[in-house]
Amino acid sequence: MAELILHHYEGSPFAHKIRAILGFKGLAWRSVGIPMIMPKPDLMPLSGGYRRTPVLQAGADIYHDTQLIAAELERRHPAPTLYPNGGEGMAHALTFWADGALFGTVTGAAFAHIADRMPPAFFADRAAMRGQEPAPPEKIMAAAPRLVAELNRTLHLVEGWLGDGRPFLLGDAAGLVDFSIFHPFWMLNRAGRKNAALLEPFSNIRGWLDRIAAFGTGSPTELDAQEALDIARSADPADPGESAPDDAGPALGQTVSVLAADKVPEAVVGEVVAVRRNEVVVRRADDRVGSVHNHFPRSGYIVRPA
Ligand SMILES: N[C@@H](CCC(=O)N[C@@H](CS)C(=O)NCC(=O)O)C(=O)O
Repeated sequence: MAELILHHYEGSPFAHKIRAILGFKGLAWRSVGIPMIMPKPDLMPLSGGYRRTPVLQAGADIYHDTQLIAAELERRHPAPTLYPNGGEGMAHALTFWADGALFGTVTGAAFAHIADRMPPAFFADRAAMRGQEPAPPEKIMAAAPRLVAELNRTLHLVEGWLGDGRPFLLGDAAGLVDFSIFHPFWMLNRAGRKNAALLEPFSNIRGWLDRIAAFGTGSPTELDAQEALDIARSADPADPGESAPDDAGPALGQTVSVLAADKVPEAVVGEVVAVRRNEVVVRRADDRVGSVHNHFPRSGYIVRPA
C-alpha cells in the first residue's frame, strides 16, 4: 500500500487534527513541510490549485479537506475506529460545528491577543485568500473583550460536557469528535501565555487535552517536496471505486471545477472519475506529477461544469 504523505506545516491546527488521528491509529507517515502562506509551488502540481493545509497524498491520489482525509484514514485503517459506539453521524455533525463556529471563535480570540506579534504577511495572505483587505492589528486587538467572552461561553460548554468524568467526549473511547474539537484548543494553548491562560480555569478540558496529546502523532519521517512529486509521478492513481451518482451531482466523465463553498478562490478543474454521496474524485494531469486523482468531500464544496 502506498505510503501516507502529509503536506502540512507545524503550526496548522487543521493539520494537527490529522497528525493526532495518525497518532491515535498508530500509523507511520511521511512529512512534507509546506509554506504557511502562498506561494506553495511544490504543492500546486499535486493539488491543482487547492492551497489549504493539510493535504494527504498516497501515491498519485491526493485527498483534500480534513473531513475527507479523516474518512479516508478510517477506510484504510479501520482500527481503532474514529466512530466509537456507532457515532459516525454524530462525529461528522459535531465536526461541522468544530471546524466552523468553534474554530472561528477560538482563532478570533487568539489572534486578538497576538495580532501585533504576527507577521503582517500572514494577515495579508489570509485576507487575499478571502478576497478582502487585511484588517490593521489594532482593529483585530480592539475586539478582544467581546471575542474572549464568546470563547469563554464555548469553554464552559465543553467543560460541562466532560463534567460527569468521562475521559473522552462521547464516553470511554476517543474518536473523531475529540480530534475535531481538540485542534482549535491545541492552537490556543500554544499561541502565547495570554491565550494559554484562558484554558487554566477549565480542569476537565485540560485533562482531556492531555489524554488526546498522549496518543502522539504516529511515526513521521521527513520527505523532500520533490520526492513527493516524484512518488506521484511514478505511481498510477488507484482504482477510484464504485460510483453512486445522484441528480444533484456531476456525471462521470464530465469536466468540473471544485470550489470550497467558503469562497476561497482555489477551484480545481478535472474530469470526474468517481462520485459518491460525500466524495467526488477528479483526474487531472500536470507536467511535474503526471496523472493524479484529487479527492474532495462534497459537503462544503461546490462542483460545477467547468
Ligand atoms: N475545511 C478545511 C480547512 C483547512 C484550513 O482552513 N486550514 C488552514 C490552516 S490551519 C489553511 O488552509 N490556511 C491557509 C493555508 O494554509 O494556506 C479542512 O478541514 O481541511
